[in-house]
Amino acid sequence: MSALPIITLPDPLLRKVSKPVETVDAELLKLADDMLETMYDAPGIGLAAVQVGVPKRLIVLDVSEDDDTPRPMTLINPEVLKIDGERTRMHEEGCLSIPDFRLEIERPASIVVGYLDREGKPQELPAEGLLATALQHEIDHLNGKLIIDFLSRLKRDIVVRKFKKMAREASA
Ligand code: K1U
Ligand code: ZN
Repeated sequence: MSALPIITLPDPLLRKVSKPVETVDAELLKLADDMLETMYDAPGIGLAAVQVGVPKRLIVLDVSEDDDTPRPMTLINPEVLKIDGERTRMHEEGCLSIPDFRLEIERPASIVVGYLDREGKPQELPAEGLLATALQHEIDHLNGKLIIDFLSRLKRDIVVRKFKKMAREASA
């Protein structure tokens, strides 16, 4: 397994809608394993393939709180099948593609996600708490949506301008 570079704002690839995975093969599973290593290295609790420059509908997560018992998850072509519209949950979210930025976001507290597992079999995952939040964050990435989209236009533009300036300075 090898850790991959994570793309950051304002890379335009982060705004692309990722393509469905057609075939679950060894190459895709190697990408998932490299993404898990990248996520653990960062460290983070989730990662979408587009964040390592591959716009495919593939995400990895590990929301286990005990570092000694990792629970890596690989979800291929994940989609939200059900939302409990009644209950919401607040969480201060970070994003590995927007370093040093955090934002309190309210999302549905309870969802059911459909996906293909590493064997290409369809599965359903009921999720609550941090797992529900992280799944929604990662599925947003697959649709080109970022946590700054929960800000007003004005505040979002300020953040984007800051990251554009940092990118200019880094390449000068
Ligand atoms: O997709 C990403 O950018 C990764 C992101 C996922 C996420 C974080 C918080 C709420 C929802 C989704 C991260 O993992 S940011 C880093 C982070 O939250 C964290 C890092 C170390 C320990 C615990 C959390
Ligand atoms: Zn993110």
